[in-house]
Amino acid sequence: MANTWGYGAMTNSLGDIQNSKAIIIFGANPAVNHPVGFAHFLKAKERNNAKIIVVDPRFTKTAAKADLFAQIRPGTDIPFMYGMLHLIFKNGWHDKNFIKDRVYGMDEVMEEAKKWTPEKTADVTGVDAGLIIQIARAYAKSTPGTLIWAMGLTQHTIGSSNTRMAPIVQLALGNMGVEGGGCNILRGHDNVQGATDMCCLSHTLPGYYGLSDGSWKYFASSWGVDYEWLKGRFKGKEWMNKKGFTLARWWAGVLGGNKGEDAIHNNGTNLKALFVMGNGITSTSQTKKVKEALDNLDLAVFCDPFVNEGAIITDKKDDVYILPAATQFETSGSVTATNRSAQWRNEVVKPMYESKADQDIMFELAKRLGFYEQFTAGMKVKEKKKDFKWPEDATDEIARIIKTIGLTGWTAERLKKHSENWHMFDQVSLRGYGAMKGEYYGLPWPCWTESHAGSPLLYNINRSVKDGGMGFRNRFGLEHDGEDLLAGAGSAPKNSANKDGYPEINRDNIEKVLGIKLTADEKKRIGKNWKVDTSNIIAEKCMERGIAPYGNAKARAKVWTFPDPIPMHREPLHTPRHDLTKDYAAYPDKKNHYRVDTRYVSEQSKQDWSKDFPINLVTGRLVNLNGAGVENRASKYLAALTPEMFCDIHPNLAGQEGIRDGEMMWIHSPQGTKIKVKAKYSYSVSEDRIFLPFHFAGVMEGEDLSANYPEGTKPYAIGESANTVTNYGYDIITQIPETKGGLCRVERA
Ligand SMILES: Nc1nc2c(c(=O)[nH]1)N[C@H]1C(S)=C(S)[C@@H](COP(=O)(O)OP(=O)(O)OC[C@H]3O[C@@H](n4cnc5c(=O)[nH]c(N)nc54)[C@H](O)[C@@H]3O)O[C@H]1N2
Ligand SMILES: Nc1nc2c(c(=O)[nH]1)N[C@H]1C(S)=C(S)[C@@H](COP(=O)(O)OP(=O)(O)OC[C@H]3O[C@@H](n4cnc5c(=O)[nH]c(N)nc54)[C@H](O)[C@@H]3O)O[C@H]1N2
Ligand SMILES: [Mo]
Repeated sequence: MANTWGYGAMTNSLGDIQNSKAIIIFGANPAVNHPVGFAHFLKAKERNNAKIIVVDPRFTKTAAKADLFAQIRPGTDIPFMYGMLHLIFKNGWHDKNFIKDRVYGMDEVMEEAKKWTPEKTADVTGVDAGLIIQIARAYAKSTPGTLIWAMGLTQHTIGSSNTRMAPIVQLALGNMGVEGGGCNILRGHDNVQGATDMCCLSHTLPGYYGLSDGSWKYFASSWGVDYEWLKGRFKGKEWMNKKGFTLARWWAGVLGGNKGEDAIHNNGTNLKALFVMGNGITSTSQTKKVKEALDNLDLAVFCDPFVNEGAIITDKKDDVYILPAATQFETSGSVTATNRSAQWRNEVVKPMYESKADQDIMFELAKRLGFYEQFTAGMKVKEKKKDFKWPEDATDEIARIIKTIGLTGWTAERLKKHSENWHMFDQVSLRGYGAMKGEYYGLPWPCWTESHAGSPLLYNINRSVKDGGMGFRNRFGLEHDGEDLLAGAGSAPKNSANKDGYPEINRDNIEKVLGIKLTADEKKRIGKNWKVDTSNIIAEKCMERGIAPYGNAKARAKVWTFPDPIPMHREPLHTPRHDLTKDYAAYPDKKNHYRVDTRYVSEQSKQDWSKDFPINLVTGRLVNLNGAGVENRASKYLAALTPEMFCDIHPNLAGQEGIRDGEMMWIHSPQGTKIKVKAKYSYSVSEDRIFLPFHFAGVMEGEDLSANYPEGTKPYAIGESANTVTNYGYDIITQIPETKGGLCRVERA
């Protein structure tokens, strides 16, 4: 990823958006989904007359606050951004020095951008050429500009290319590492940033440590558990380093290989049990497959404060367990915000009735499964204790082990102090004052040492490393194809002992790069490299010399290990512009993609899907409901705002089909599934697309499942799941479902 951390956190912060002179928003609707954070956007408008530019297939509530709005065709953001870059490079609006010193591979981007004239961009994206020119000029000329994105960019087969393209625009304009600039990815759930950092995912270990022998051994020794024991938990050693199934396609693991389903690669076995903790399940794309998978499990367990509607949509009668989980008000500990800041939370009430906090459910489970000792060992290592204190010792364990994103400074003690003194910080710069002077609110990672200030603004070389400054990370070697990957001369963070680019720091190069001599004792204690140096000697020495432990390199606009080294446009698998699939074909099909074969071009080229399914299908969110929606639909007052599932449809499209406002309509998908929902006339969508909120469940293909709710648990509002008709399609890198593209057909019910 061009964003060298690239895991999709904010490079800056919500408060820092107040410093922006332009704000361009791709596929996010913060007025609805981040309404508190959106106040900072409006402040930027008040303070700097910042231009707000919204690129979205729908005229959203955010678009209503915009100076410029482009109603883009779903899945065409890459052409749109190339169209902007075309004009930026042609007019010399790019930051030449920034690109020369701090970016690798921009020349190839420039070549590709040449092709995307305003006319060609207009044809592919559906946005008027004049408007593209207006937007490119307005954004490029008003620096610093911040680029915002969320699910409108990620939920596509080319989602990962989208998330590389956006930083490329920022790199071209020199908008990275500056106040009011950056890529500010609006994250989703409460603490989803923390969940990502801890890698509640199937392809890495916590802290983004890769699946490799070295990482496993590092964790084994840091946890104080035997590596051989860990190894023994797997069917064979080779399975330790294989990616697992994803949430998006766990159901394929159950159904895999049968009845024409995509084949799986799971050592000859299908998945037999499902344990759900904090996911709605009906939020997964292709709900009918999800239902079929649930029906075919041996065991399904749902730990949830509410009745998880996964348990409602299945016909499975036995071995379905609903465990009452406590809410986040009934437990305490650290959570991570969208800008990488930590916050400490305190329990408001004890878990009510028979419910248990998630960690206690896991501890009980670990006991029954016989690995409680190993599971909790890491919390006792630091002070060689007999027992641990939750959650402080868990937080300290994380601080001790996770170096990759610099969590060393996140001790429980410091995090508590920040949350207790949250009023002692400036909301724009995050700088502390009074007792909190010298630290940034929540110690945004990387927080390299136990006295580090935190890093509110990634890649900023105008600050010293001690004060949160840094260049881009050196992660992929020193050179590629003969080209230097380290940052150019003079582009090191302020007050650095080494003014140039430099590699990531390890035991062997530390003396040379930092210009120091280690003592014999330090040489004995120092870890092999900055990522596994639990002595923290590397980070401490680096701070003294103004060096970022992870190096000072160029950001990569070109990622040679990816299927598309620079982002390329590829049409969605099911596109209304079948004529474009010749020039912009989907990826080749991918075998063993997180253990399941995944179709791309074969699905796209199977037929011209748009003949039978001419309407684009866009799904997303409402302000009163969240995610799968069960929490909010269980509230009488929130449910009353949207008592029924509905579809936003343009009156002209509805009129063609004889669908009246407020009457029922069917929506059919290319998979042969359908849903029956209420039509809601709306001009927020154009005539060629509809919008569905995905927060409903409890009705499937017209069948009311009310009888399946245990007595007294049926939410105030139930309805069809949008995901019953979301199309097949998964990102080539992350496997996120293509729920913001795809096709459908509508008819009167
Ligand atoms: N009220 C409320 N707030 C929430 C949530 C909630 O469910 N309810 N969920 C939280 C979570 S988990 C998340 S991840 C965030 C998500 O926050 P957002 O990403 O803002 O949420 P969405 O509404 O799913 O999608 C954003 C926009 O993307 C647009 N879009 C669709 N396809 C495309 C495309 O191809 N290109 C472009 N440029 N735009 C496109 C949609 O029209 C939509 O307006 O919200 C969080 N906040
Ligand atoms: N069509 C379509 N589908 C989508 C999306 C889209 O835009 N369109 N967006 C996708 C995205 S970005 C996301 S994040 C997902 C969101 O989908 P989900 O992750 O399913 O969203 P939530 O409804 O927030 O689910 C959380 C579940 O956890 C429970 N819960 C709440 N607090 C706790 C707790 O403390 N402990 C436990 N154990 N459980 C708890 C809730 O009751 C709920 O059942 O949906 C995805 N699906
Ligand atoms: Mo999300």
